[in-house]
Order: sequence, then structure tokens, then C-alpha cells
Amino acid sequence: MRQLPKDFLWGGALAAHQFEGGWNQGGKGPSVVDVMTAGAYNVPREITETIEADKFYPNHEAIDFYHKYKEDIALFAEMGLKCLRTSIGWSRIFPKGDEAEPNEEGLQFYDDVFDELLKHGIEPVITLSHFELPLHLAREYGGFRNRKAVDFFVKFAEACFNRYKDKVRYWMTFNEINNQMDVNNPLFLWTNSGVMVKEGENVKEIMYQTAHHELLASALTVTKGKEINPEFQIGAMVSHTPIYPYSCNPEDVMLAEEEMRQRYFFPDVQVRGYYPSYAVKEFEREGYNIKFEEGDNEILRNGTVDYLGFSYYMSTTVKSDVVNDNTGDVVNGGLNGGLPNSVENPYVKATDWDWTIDPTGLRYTLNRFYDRYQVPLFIVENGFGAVDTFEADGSIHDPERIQYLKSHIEALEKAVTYDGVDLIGYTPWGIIDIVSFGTGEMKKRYGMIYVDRDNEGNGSMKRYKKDSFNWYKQVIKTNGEEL
Ligand code: P53
Repeated sequence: MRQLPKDFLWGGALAAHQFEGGWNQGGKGPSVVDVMTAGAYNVPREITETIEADKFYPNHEAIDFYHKYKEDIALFAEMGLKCLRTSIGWSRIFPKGDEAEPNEEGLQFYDDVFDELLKHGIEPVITLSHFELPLHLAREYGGFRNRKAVDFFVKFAEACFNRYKDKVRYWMTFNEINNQMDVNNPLFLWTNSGVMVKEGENVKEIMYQTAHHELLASALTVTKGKEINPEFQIGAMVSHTPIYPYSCNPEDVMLAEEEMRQRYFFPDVQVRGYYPSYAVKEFEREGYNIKFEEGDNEILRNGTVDYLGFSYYMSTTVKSDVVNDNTGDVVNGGLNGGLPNSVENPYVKATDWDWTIDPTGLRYTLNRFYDRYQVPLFIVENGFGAVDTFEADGSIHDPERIQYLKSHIEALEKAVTYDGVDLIGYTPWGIIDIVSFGTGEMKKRYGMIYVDRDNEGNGSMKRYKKDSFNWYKQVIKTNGEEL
């Protein structure tokens, strides 16, 4: 009874900027992440104006997949991955973002990577924009606050669709498009959209204008993609941290319901094809002047997604009579989740980075999404970021990671086999150790493959199998029967 569908896509997930390296090779231009230094727990990453010689930018070399991709893909194949989710670095294809023609060397790199994957029977699952906006578009155009970015993005997407139409079936438009709903941390508008907000500007209004442009870009991309290959499955991608009411106090329940709109706003538009009424009311109430052009509503209606991809790491909890003065955000302390009314949930434990561990929250999420949208779902990120110990004999024992993944797989299996949720696949985050997005650290590791590299960029870059490697191999081999 526990059986998952035979074609269930077991895989692993990565993002170009976090593992490729080769940041200025093959004609690649700098992206918004290439000017981000390393931070740490509660130390934000700095966004510098240009690349400064005396600063360390961990994404520049990352784990050097750019040169090691054959070796790494061989390891993925040994693990038995059926798919690999990664992104196409936008600034590898359009180095500045506004060129007339794409960069052939960049296109060729992904041809080589996809061929290598397909040779091993691994299907590439591709995110078009995973925090890799060309820096030039951010600096010269203001990123997605400028409507011109819509055309630049669609052009980039088209170049990818045309080139890889016979190699890639599953696509996603924007990674975690909803991160920027948390306007308290400038990191998110920058990495999602290449947007900086100046003193005195209304950050919420700018965020919604930016969002509108991205929603249009996403919808136009879906429509274009279907013309190029009707077989394409093009999805949205959101970061989902469900918000629980602290108690059965109706005020707590209603607060959680309202706060959840932060999570639902983007997929509501991308899946249903129109703005939800709570957002229309918010724009009216707050007096936001979001510029719509004629035809925009039609674009949104015509470009709805085929499926919803999402990341799930943790849950958070809110209480109506609490107002936090703490500055916690999603990156540093999932507990606070960027919400003013977050409180500790006494029923769940947390990781060393304060991200709660809540497998039931995954089943809950799958059910709520499926009820709301009735489209296939795809868990494209989930995982346990932790410090690993490299033993003298080259082994890495990571029982806590195995436990985390096992409990989340149990939860998704229940959602599929008991609740009847339509789930395409599961790609745990950072299948090989990579640079953390939130903190820029190397020591916050998610991988089942260890990479010898530290926070300062020292190390041999050699790869080693963790205990979780063989464990996951068995999970895939038995289609999730043996956990
Ligand atoms: P790191 C917050 C909440 C959920 C997912 O994050 C998030 C974030 C932002 O930190 O981001 C995703 O590396 C993102 C990946 C990222 C991964 O989560 O900060 O899509 O790029 O690496 C894990 O531990």
C-alpha cells in the first residue's frame, strides 16, 4: 500500500551559483550573487558595489563543478538519481542580460552537462532563474522593478527552450519567487529580482511592482515554452514554511490564516491565473499604485503553470498577542520566519541554524497545496543543513541527516498513498555539499557527498561519500520501500 508510482522522480537539487564556480569563465558575466561575501549564523552577507580584491566571494569558485562535472555526475549516477534539479546560470547565457545574441560557450556548457546526465539516465529538471540575474541588469536597469526585465527574461528563457527542447522536459521559472515577501531582509529582493530599495521608498509597493513584472515574465515564459514544445511541463517554484496557529484561540487561527497569504500570493497567481482578492484589497487599503498595462490580466490567465514545485525545510508558529522586537528572519532562525508574531513551537526541535524539524508539516503542506490548487506537486528542495565531521579514515557519519530525510520521505509517502496527493518527485537539497545561500558558508552542509572545502575557501575539493550516500541509494533502488 505504501508504493509510490513507478516513475516517481527521485533526485537531488542544486543551483548553478552555489556549486558551479567558474564565475568568470566561458564568457560568463557577473551575477547578483557574485558580489555577495560570506556571512555566518546571524552575520548577514554583504552586497558589495563591485568585486573587491580583498574580499572573499564564496560563489566564485564554489565547488568547481564547472571543471569537475563528469566526476560529480558519475557519483550521482552511482547513487541512482533519476533526475537532477539545477539551474541555468542566466549570466552564462546572457552575460550582461541585454545582449542581442546568447553566449554560445555558455549554451554549450549546459549541452555538455545535460548530455552527461542523460548518458547516465538522469533527467535534468531545470530552474531558469535561481538568484542568478546578470549584475548589469540589476545595476543599470534596477532589476525587475523595471518592466524591461520581463523581455530580457523571456528572451533568455526562449534561448534555453529552443536549445534544450529535446533534453529537458521539466522546467521551473523563478526559484522561491516568494522569498521577497520578507522585505525586512534586503537579501531577498536582491537575489530574487536584482532590486535595491533606497531610503524613503515604500518597500512593499516596490516589491509588489517587482512581483507583477516577474509574474508576467513567468506567464509569458509558460506560453512561449508550450509553443516551442507542447510536451514541456513548466512549473512555479515557491519556498514554503507553513505558519501554524499557536493555539485554538480563534485569534491565533485567523492570524495564521492571514499570514499564510504571504506564502500563497505568488502561487495563487501562477496556478490560478489571476490576483487573489485579498491582494487586491491590500493594494486598495494601503494605496499601492501597482502599474498594470492593458493585456496583463490576459497574459496571467494564459500562462498558468503545469505544476507547483516547492522547497520545504521547516514550519513556523504565530501567536496573536505577541509582538517580537527581534530581528530574526528566515535565513537566520527559521523560528522567527520573518514574522512579527512568531513564537517557539514546543512540539518541534530545531537544527543548529534554528530551522525547525517538522516532517508532519510536509504532509500538511502537500495536502493544503493539493486542496487549493489541484495540480501536480514537486518537492524540489528539502534537507538538513549541519556541520559534518570528517573522520581520519575519510568516512563521514551523518545519522541525523538520514533521520531527517527518512522522516520527511515517510511523510510524503503518506501524503501520496493515504491522502492521494499527486506528487511528481522528491529532490533533496544540496545532494553534494555546496555554498549555503543564506549565509555563504560551506560548513552548513546538506550533501550526501562531502566536499573538502571550508568557509574561507581552503581545501582539496576532493569528494567523499557520507553514510547518507548509500542509504539514499537504497531508498531509490526500492522506490522508497526501504528507508
Ligand atoms: P541555505 C529560507 C527558507 C527556505 C528556503 O538554504 C530558503 C531560504 C533562504 O535561505 O532558500 C532555499 O543554503 C534556496 C536555496 C538554499 C536552500 O534553501 O541558506 O532555494 O538556494 O541554498 C537552503 O541553508
